[in-house]
Amino acid sequence: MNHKFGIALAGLTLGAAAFAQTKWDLPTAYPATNYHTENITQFAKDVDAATGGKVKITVHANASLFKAPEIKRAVQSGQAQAGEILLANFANENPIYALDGVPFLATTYPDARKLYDASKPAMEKLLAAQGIKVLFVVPWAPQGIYTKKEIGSVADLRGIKWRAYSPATAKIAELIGAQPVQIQQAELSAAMATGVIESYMSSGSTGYDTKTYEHIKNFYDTQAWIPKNAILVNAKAFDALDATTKAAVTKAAADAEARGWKVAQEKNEEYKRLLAERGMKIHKPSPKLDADMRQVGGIMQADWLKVAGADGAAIVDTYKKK
Ligand code: PCA
Repeated sequence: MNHKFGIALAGLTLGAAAFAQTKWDLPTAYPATNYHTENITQFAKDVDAATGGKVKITVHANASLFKAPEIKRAVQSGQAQAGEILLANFANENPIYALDGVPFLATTYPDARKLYDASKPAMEKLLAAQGIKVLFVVPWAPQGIYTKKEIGSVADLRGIKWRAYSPATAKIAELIGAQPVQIQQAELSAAMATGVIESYMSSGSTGYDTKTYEHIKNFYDTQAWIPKNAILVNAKAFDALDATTKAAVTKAAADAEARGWKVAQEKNEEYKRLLAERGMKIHKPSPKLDADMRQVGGIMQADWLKVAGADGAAIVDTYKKK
């Protein structure tokens, strides 16, 4: 080896050891302009700044790296070091993930927060057992019904093609006699354009992001539940960081969680306004529609308690006491 080159190489190696850089991929299933993704992008910037560039997180928006249902496994296996999931997508793995998808259990942001606090220890324990650490959790908006035709009760939804994004939203279809089709948000615009679906439940932000107003003109603001996204990191990847870096990431995550809850609330009304401006009729549900949906919620709450057993009941008790 050329002597000069050898010295240069040694210098490089030393430099690398003194400045070990960690690179994380962070796939998400939602568009870059959604507030969840913007919040995650800010988190990545904060982490970069707080660690002096030691931890570089690349956010892959819009299901470009992994599809929504694959992200949890990707983080668990280390294919992606971090990632964002919709907790309710994983209801079939464990009922804990389904809790925030139970209709009419927590319909306001303060209640959603209480429900999150009550379920957090069990949820974190469950994920830890799979080698996953929760960085932060951010809510969507209260879920309403998008539908092509105007409706006065759930009977008006019978037989229609209904997009589901989770086991719970498929269960609702079953209970109201609609035909569920599982479609994640990244494929929702195409599904509407090709007439695969005529109706679905979600938030104003998803209606806006997917340009639902181009295909569907009615939104019934049922405020039925508040689902949440969780931003996860592979525990081994996190544990490989030094203590100072860990603390910086944890601080940025706590900031992102606080910011995310605030922005979600602020944007809820704004999205409904944006939808109305683009021709969507925002309806207050009729008393009959509201009562029908609450009946559906009652059945699903009872079902959830049956599946979740004593541990689940304890979480709901904690939530209701707060
Ligand atoms: N939007 C996501 C999940 C919940 C929400 O508000 C969706 O519709 O896929």
